[in-house]
Amino acid sequence: MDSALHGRMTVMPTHATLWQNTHQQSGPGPILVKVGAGNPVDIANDEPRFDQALVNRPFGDAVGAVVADLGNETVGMVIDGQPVTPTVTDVPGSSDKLVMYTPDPPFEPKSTHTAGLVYAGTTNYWTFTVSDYVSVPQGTAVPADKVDLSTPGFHVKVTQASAARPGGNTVAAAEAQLAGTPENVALPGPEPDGAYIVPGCINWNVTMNPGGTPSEIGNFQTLLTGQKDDPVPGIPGTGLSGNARFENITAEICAYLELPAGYQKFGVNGDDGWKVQIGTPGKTDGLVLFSRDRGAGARDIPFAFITSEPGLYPIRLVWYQGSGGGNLEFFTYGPNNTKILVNDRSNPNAVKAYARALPEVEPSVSIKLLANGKVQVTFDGVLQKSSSLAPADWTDLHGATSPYEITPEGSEMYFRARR
Ligand SMILES: [Ca+2]
Ligand SMILES: [Ca+2]
Repeated sequence: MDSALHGRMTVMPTHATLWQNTHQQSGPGPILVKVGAGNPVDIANDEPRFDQALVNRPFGDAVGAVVADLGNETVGMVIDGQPVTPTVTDVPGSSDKLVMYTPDPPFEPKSTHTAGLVYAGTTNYWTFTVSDYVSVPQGTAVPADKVDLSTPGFHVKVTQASAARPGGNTVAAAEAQLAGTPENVALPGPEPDGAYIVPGCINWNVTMNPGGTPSEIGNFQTLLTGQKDDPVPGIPGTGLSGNARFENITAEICAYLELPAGYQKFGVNGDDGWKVQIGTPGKTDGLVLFSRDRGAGARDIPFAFITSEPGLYPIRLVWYQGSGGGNLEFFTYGPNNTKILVNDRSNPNAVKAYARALPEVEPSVSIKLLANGKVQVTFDGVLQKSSSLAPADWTDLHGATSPYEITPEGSEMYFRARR
């Protein structure tokens, strides 16, 4: 069967005669149905005009198509020559069916596959290459007791230059600007480090800033989702006039994102470019999840990564705006690849963001002799014990929780705590 399938790929039929495979998945978004006559045979899920090599690749967690006029007939599916079992569901508002297969584990990054739909006595093929993605190492998530769960949102540092940054619209130039070159004129926020806490979502648009002519943009705007574009904090900076008020901006947006284990589907719609990585404020060397040097208008660019365990992941998004329009939306692809702003607390499917870690607690120890002859050790940090100080043999007391009780042994016993 395998060789027969591949043999037929060279005469790949684009349509069956009886039923029509109206839309083969070729992009990362929802599998769409185009209604009406004159539709192109190959309909992409994202704007095909823009950099198809980068953007127009499906996520690796699902592959499918929309089939018209299926009625009560059956449809089969093959992936790389092997029969698989798809789910078949109704497409709302039409008589079409969504035929979807969910590979487990997801397809490998940048891997190329051939999918086939079997119906009407024929098999209809298409090939696709999965988008690139990375796996985040185990242990990257921060324990919940280290994160300030009472402060939802993002820790945002904004910098603005009075003239174009050297290096232009690149991530490297944006990092240099965050580090102080060229000089920052943006208005500092109320946090001790000059940052702002943005408690809601990132749905920025420089036309909403003071002096701008509001013109909403992107997936999330008042008329589309009821989510009004927000101004960029701290903009315009001091001493600026004209277009310079809304230009030469770089922002560092950090949060701890509450993620499950698995295949994480994110997207940014922005103008001009951005980088997303594992990181905290000022930490520039963490694993890069997506990076793009870009001087261009608002576009969706999806990216994905794998988490091996649920947890709170420190995420650092660096966004830069050169000249002209400037916007930023930070979202995930939820059920059926619906776009959802990160930290939209009105949406149960939104990924929650927390703006900061809890302050580090200094390690401490106090020791008390109890009436029953035991010793009670109250501590913060990781408790360590030694039977001598000359020489010391400090060892962690794994699993010890405060207050910790122990029966004295030997002639000496010492305790201390470390971070
Ligand atoms: Ca928007
Ligand atoms: Ca721009």
